[in-house]
Amino acid sequence: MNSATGSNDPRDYLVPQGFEAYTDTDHATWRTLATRQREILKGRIADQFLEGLDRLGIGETGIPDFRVMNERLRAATGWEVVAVPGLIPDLAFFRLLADRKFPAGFWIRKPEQIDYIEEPDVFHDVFGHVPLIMQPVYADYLEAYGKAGLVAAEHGALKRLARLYWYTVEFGLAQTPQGLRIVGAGIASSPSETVFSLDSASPNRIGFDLARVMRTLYRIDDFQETYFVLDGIDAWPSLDLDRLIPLWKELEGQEDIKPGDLQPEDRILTKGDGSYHRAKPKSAA
Ligand code: HBI
Ligand code: FE
Repeated sequence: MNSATGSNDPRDYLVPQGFEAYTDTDHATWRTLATRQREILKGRIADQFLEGLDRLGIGETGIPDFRVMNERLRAATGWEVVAVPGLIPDLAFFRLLADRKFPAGFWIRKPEQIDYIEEPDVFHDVFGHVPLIMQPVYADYLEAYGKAGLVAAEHGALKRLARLYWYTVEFGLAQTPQGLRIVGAGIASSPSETVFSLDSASPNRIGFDLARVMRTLYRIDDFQETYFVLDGIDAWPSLDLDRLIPLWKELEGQEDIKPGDLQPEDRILTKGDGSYHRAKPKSAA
């Protein structure tokens, strides 16, 4: 069974990590990526992310063995990382998150792909996503996200949830006592977007608002035109369904918002000048 046959049962996608099959080149690729990223993230990434890397022993030695990493992860928040071949159908994905299982690609990019890959590999998924799952508040948010996704499927709200994931789990920023910090995995695993998301004058940076995010389109092929900022490192949105379901209903009558557009009620931290994206050919929003 596989996504071609449309299975939504996560068990149809789980594979062994194949830790013993990694080559020296694979581990060297991980070391290159992890060493470089830890350097660039200094002063830009939330402290809790670095704490998670250290507590999980995700370092510069090589690709982590999920069996070893999961012992620490389970002990901290009851989560575990499970290996999958790549992106899996939404419902299978939501079911795993609802069960405190994070699906991570088992393969790592080739040396010649060091700077950009289409699909998430083990570096994006484990280095980018897993450290924050050591934080109980975030661990609860991710489980609630999975449960909300399963219900969203019944309310025609899958794209709302995809946007929420994109603008928080993947590309979220947060206010912290030390200043604006990265919390999103898509940023945390990308050297260039780590710098762009905080330093560039091009993107908007707007205070997080659940309804606003669920109306906002996003780019999958380039830096974000707008970043949403959580009010604090623990300020992940509460996703109780008796609030979400009426909200989805309300949003049905409202226009989608283009990635770079501002709204009158936005809490604007930075109004971007859009210079980066203006200089690039238009792509699907
Ligand atoms: N599958 N393995 C994997 N990893 C993801 O991050 C992922 C996925 N399937 C769907 C998906 N993300 C997004 O569409 C979520 O918004 C559901
Ligand atoms: Fe991701």
